[in-house]
Amino acid sequence: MSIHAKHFAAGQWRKPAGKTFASTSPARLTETIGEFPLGTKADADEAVAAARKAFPAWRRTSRILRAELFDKLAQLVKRETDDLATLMARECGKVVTECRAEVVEGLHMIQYVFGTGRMPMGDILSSEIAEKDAFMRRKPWGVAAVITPWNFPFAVPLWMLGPSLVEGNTVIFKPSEDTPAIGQRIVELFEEAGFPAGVINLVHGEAEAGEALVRNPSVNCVLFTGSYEVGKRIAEISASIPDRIVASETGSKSAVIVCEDAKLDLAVTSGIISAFKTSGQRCVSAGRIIVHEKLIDAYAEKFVATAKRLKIGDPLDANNFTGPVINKTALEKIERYNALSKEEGGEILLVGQAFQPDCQAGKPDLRGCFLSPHIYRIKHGPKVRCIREEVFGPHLALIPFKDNEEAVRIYNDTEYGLSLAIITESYRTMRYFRDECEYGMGYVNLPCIGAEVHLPFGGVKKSGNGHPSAAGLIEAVTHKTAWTVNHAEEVKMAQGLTTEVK
Ligand code: UN1
Repeated sequence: MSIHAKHFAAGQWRKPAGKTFASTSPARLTETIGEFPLGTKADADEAVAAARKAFPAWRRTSRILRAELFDKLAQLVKRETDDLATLMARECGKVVTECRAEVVEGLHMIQYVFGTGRMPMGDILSSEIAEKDAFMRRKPWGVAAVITPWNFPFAVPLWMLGPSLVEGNTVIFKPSEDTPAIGQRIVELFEEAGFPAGVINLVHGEAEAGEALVRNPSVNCVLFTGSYEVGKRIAEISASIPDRIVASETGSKSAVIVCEDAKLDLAVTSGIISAFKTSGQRCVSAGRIIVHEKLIDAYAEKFVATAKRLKIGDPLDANNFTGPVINKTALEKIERYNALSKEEGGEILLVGQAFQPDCQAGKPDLRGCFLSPHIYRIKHGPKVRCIREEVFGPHLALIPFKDNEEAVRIYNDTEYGLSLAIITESYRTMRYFRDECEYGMGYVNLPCIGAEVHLPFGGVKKSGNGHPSAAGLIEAVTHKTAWTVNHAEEVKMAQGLTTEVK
């Protein structure tokens, strides 16, 4: 069944007369998931106006009642988990087990947000004056635009929608043009959970709709996950808009560091999951595994042998490790980087190849964007692009190092700083990397993917602008106010300031 989607503004589903776009399955390019309206500036502005209008009543609603709507939403997501996972697998090509885990991650955000409803949401502070009570109280900014990527089309929107809404902001959600169907389902579930009209609004579309949201001065927060280039553009446009906060999580060239004392099997499992889960299309996916020179031969042999065995195929088949890449443009970009790795002197250990899995080979209606892992060994060096630029695909460099100081230098020598895994048995080594590397999420004896919602999610350098997502987003979607009350019968001032009026 193909979906005929609409925008959602002020509690009404609207189908504008203009152009539409199709969402197709990356596993079967002829399978259309649905037709979606291509949002225009007018659609974006209408949604912003609806959110602005709904804001005063929503911020005045009890925080606990706002939170309780998330409890209702959690019940709906539990009811729909399997259907959401299947739709996601069809639309973005991630294997259905992974999609299920993502729906659970989104559910965890909803449950977290519900739980915060009855938690303290400010601080009580001291005053120099005994009769003064001083508080830090949070206030919502107002209207938030939530612009999200295709690779986590359920959890990442909820990381942003959850904290924004529970804090009293209203939102406009623009899902990725590669995953509009799952975006549409999210908003339908919010509506069914009883969120009032105008509190959550939906605009489908591409750059025109996104740009119009960012340019609208009535939007106070832009919450974005996607490429560095788009994040930079959002920041530039936003710089001239007063009252504008941008929280962006952008590119990465994340890495696993395999130390001299690493347990080999653990290190291989960590590397494989970091590099090839989701076909390397997580923002936190490893593009580099930096391995101690004494281990690298044994590591490379085992790593390549394991990568060769990975089951890549139909995302609806739970037995597969990973599915296709998102679209032809992505496939071609990854292939260009695969070729570049050779041109730049990499020793190719496994050639990444576009292919059709057995079930679809020879059937033109089942052709998809499947690509096998590409692995090469290369020395770290200046200006080597393939080990510095984000590829967003199953493209992996194995890089040797001599000592931990060199490993830190190699790790830090990209413009990004998102995610890092250290494989070691030594707490001193772990601590050294923890303190010297530049990252937002650090893991020890784990893959460098696999965040959980109650932790902040974000990065440094070109990976983010210091406003992490998930639980950490509360800092971006609220501003802190100081609230001071005097209980004395006369005015009393801090710092010994005299109150004599003369
Ligand atoms: C992303 O790739 O944009 O840490 C988000 C992880 C996931 C989230 C990734 N929980 O791998």
